[in-house]
Amino acid sequence: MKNLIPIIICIILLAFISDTPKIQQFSLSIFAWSSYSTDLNLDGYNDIAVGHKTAWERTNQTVSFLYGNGNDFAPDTNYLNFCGYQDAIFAIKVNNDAYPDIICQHSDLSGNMAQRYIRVIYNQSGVFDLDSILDINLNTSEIVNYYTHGDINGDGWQDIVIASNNGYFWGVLFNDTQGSFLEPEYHFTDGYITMPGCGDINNDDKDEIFVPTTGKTLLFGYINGLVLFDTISTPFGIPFFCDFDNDFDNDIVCYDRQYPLGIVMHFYENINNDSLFYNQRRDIILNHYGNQVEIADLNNDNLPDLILD
Ligand SMILES: [Ca+2]
Ligand SMILES: [Ca+2]
Ligand SMILES: [Ca+2]
Ligand SMILES: [Ca+2]
Repeated sequence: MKNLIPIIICIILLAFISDTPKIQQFSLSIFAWSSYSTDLNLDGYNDIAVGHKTAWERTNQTVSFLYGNGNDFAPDTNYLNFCGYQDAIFAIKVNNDAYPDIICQHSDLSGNMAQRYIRVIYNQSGVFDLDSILDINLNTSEIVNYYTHGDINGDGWQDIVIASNNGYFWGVLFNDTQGSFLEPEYHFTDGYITMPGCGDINNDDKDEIFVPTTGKTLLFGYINGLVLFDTISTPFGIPFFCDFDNDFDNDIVCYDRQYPLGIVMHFYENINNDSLFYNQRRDIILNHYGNQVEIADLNNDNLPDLILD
């Protein structure tokens, strides 16, 4: 059920715009694991890319598509199949055409050691196929659980941030501005890593990287290279960047799971683009473990709302 939720959410969001709220549900192929909504074919209507879990030599769908027409979504009969667990599929512009390209994962288990890759599936004027891909070798056999994106070095191109929970490392694949990415240098931590987040906190047009690890969160920024800006030892977790106090700077809403409380939301207020203020009394305890939390402005009042499943 977890994996149908983002699909339903995307369609509720669109429905608010039309003033006729409705929920549409679609049956997806097996092991749907993540989704991302943007206008893939640049026809003015948002579409949805779905990432599935595909084990080695399995033939199930790995990346599938639903195309929107403003009123409805039509599941596309074309899909891509390759080995990879798509925990967090997304689309960003990788090369210099206007079309967003898909970022996902690929694993090659044909040898003695698993080879892990970030796979770029180039958008060919709204068409995706395996003849136009790029695999960036992650040079590890560890499972890379998390990947997200931000413009870390402020050159206008989105970079990819990856992290391995069990491998205790994270790294950045910088866009080389030529339609490809550089292989990552890894930074090792002394604890398990959960989902990193990227957002511009100090208003320098470069996204900082928050790396939550066991017991502390590392805050990295970019000054001629990645620099440790701060270590946060107060409760953190999976971060979202939004202006929750409506003062035109990015604040952080994050959450972790605390037994026996369930999901606990933490709020870090951005003070003058210089420091993050955390007040534990603002924590919200949801008494629910849930699968997934999302932040989005559901009712178009410029204030972020919380979606929980
Ligand atoms: Ca479209
Ligand atoms: Ca960049
Ligand atoms: Ca910044
Ligand atoms: Ca703010």
